[in-house]
Amino acid sequence: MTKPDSISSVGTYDESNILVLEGLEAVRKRPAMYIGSTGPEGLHHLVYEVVDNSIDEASAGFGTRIDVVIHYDNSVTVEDEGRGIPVGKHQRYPDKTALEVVLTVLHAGGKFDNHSYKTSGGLHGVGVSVVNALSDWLEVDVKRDGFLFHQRYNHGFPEGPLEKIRPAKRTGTKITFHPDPKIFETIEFSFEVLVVRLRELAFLNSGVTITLVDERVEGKRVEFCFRGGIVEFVKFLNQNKNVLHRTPISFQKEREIQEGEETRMVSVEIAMQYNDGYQDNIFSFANNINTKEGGTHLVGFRSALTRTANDYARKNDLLKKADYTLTGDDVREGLAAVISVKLSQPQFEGQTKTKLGNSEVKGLVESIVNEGLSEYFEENPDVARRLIGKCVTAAQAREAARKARNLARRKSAIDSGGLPGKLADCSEREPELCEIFLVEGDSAGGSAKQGRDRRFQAILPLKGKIINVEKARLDKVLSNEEIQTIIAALGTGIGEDDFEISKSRYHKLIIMTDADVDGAHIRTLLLTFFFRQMPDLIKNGLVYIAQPPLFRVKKGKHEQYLDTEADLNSFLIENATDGATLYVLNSDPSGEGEKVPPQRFRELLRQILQLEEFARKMKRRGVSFQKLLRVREELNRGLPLYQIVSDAGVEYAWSEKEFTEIVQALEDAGEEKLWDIGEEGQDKPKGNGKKMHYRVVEMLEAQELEPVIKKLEKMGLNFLEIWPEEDGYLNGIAKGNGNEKAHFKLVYKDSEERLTTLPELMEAVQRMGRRGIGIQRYKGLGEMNAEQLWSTTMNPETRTVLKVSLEDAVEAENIFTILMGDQVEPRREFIQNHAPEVRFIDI
Ligand code: 0RA
Repeated sequence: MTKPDSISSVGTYDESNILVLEGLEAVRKRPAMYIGSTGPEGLHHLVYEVVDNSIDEASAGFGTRIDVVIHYDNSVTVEDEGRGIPVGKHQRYPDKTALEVVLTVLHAGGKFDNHSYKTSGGLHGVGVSVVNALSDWLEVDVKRDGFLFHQRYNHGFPEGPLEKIRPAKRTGTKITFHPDPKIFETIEFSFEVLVVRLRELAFLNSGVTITLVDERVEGKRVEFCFRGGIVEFVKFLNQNKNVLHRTPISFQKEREIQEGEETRMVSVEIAMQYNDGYQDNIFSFANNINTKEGGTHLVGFRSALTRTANDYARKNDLLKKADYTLTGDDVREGLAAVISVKLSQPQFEGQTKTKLGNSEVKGLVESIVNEGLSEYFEENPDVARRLIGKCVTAAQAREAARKARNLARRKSAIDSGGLPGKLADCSEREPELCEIFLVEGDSAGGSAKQGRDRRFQAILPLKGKIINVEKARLDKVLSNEEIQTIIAALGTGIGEDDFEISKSRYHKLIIMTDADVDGAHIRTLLLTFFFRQMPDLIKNGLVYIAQPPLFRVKKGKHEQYLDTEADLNSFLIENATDGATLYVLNSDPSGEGEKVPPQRFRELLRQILQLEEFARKMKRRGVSFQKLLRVREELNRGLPLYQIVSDAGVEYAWSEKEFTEIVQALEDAGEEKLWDIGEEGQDKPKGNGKKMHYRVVEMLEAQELEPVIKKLEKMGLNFLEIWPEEDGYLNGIAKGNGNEKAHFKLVYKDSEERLTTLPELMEAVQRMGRRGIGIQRYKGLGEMNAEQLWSTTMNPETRTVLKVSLEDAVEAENIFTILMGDQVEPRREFIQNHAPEVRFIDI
């Protein structure tokens, strides 16, 4: 048997063990060398590394499905239908299985041949052993050679020998790893970040189905499969835009490259489609790696595009003046495109190793696009005229923009000290200490000017709505007066060429608008402007959103501002318990009952909110809280932590150990886990008729509720009687039939109420809490005077501000387009679906 510290499953100490020890050690010592960083990017890289291997299998024709799951404890499972990592003895290291070599020896991927486009170089393709080295534990299941094999690793070393578990017909690999929290700054995986990459991979590898499930949040799940490949990718990029031609233009070619003795294959795929907007959105990939820094394939594409467009324009006399040429910017206006090349021996360069360096690729892409695009133009003259027409207009606008920019520059220079007259600047000159408030409306601007700390806070009032930069071309944007004022006040310049973040006169830009629809619109307009024209401001975290309070509550002379709905709830609880007394009626529903001390009463109300939240959550997962409570009573073991539903019936587990045992038994009986969380109220998992399935509902939160329930029982209350039956339960409010036995008496001033259930009690308390106080949902900034504005929203000591961040260019682009673009329907849909959350904003 293996000792815990032994380094191989067999235990002999030979050359290969030294290699393993040194290799894993090196990775753990310098993780950034292998995965880029130990921050969130490096963390997510672990998932990509495993998935890349699964994709390789699928590309080689083995399997079409890849399932990724983020578990409750931030471990991640990647499961594929590939050939399975080989489990036989390894040729070079005869005392180890090939599986162990793949998982413990650096660069032992085992599949290096020139025929596959296996990613190498860059940060990808470092090998699963790196993931293993950086995980405190990792489990691998391989189905191969007719059996299911299992092995568990600890900090990169096998905990025991490879075990043969049971016969298995199909093949595949399932790897579950838990990133080592001692190595990573955070091990919290982001669903959104993984979605972007997995969707990208599904586009780039057409026909492969990739799913992602987030078990930390109920019902969070996506599935991607795109038969159309990158053509669908381009359609996705343009999904809420008005396109200039229905079908994307696409080319696909494979070429041989002769290099001395060797012939290597390079494949090129390109898809492109124009929209009527003014931004370009071009993505390039090499061997599935997003080449964010571009490279030879992108250069080849760009130059072919410019050349073909100019050729066609000249030939068909679409350029009015002879000396006129279309620039690269002109021909890319409104273009969404995806370039994907695959080649063996790619060279990745640049700071983040995401720039393709292979020089032979440039000419190849260039000739494919030249050929393909001129052919397309010849065959589709209508589309060609429309597209080139747009490029010509862009060229004209560019000229107009240059004039407008000069004008804007001159204008800001004429004003006093180059600063706009409306700006109330601060006295401090060190940008790091300075902040500027962009304030909606002159009246709020006035209050802000009076209320601010003029030493470091500048105020710029904005009149009405600023121009919608998504819909307008640069020349129009730049000639807008409000925009000019903002540019002049910031001092950074604008656009790709002129913008310089180091010139920013402030290190915090705080957008301060009313909490109504107009305010939201102006805020989005400003964000769109910064996103489009000064993205570095957002990337560097200089843009913030002020959070004026949501409510003003008044009680007698006392006035108070509250920031959130939750704060209002607490306030109402405080207020009600101030004048109210709670009695618990035990055996005698019509009697006086026992008085609950005020402190305990308040605590109880908070606990009811917690219980209601849990019950709502469980209901959405198809589990009734009442039922859980009955299980709790019957078995006298507290609330269970897991519910497992299978053909065998409903089972519960109160510990991880029990849970594992139940699942093991089900799998042994041939049941497979169904990732899908079942539909509401559905007691049986939905299988496909052939296979048997089981389904799991996690309720680890129940642990925290157990003491709450115990406390209530100590007061002599039976929980089953004070929680409403399912049907009487609606949005947290009980609808009793009036005949239930009362458990509580609530006395408030001169009135008295008798209540049955906890939600009923909660409702009554909130009702009472509203008496005698004025609650005003707070809309305009103008409703506050200077002093109030300072203390609630501007004073750095007491305010809250939200930092605006750009997690994901594609997603943000989408939101802006939906919110700001021409099409009305997607906008309405988005607002209805996302009203309470704004995704691209982080706290
Ligand atoms: C080594 C050799 C072969 C496949 C793999 C490794 C492999 C690795 C991973 C990682 C995740 N999923 C995977 N699937 C396969 C080739 C096997 C053969 O030739 O049969």
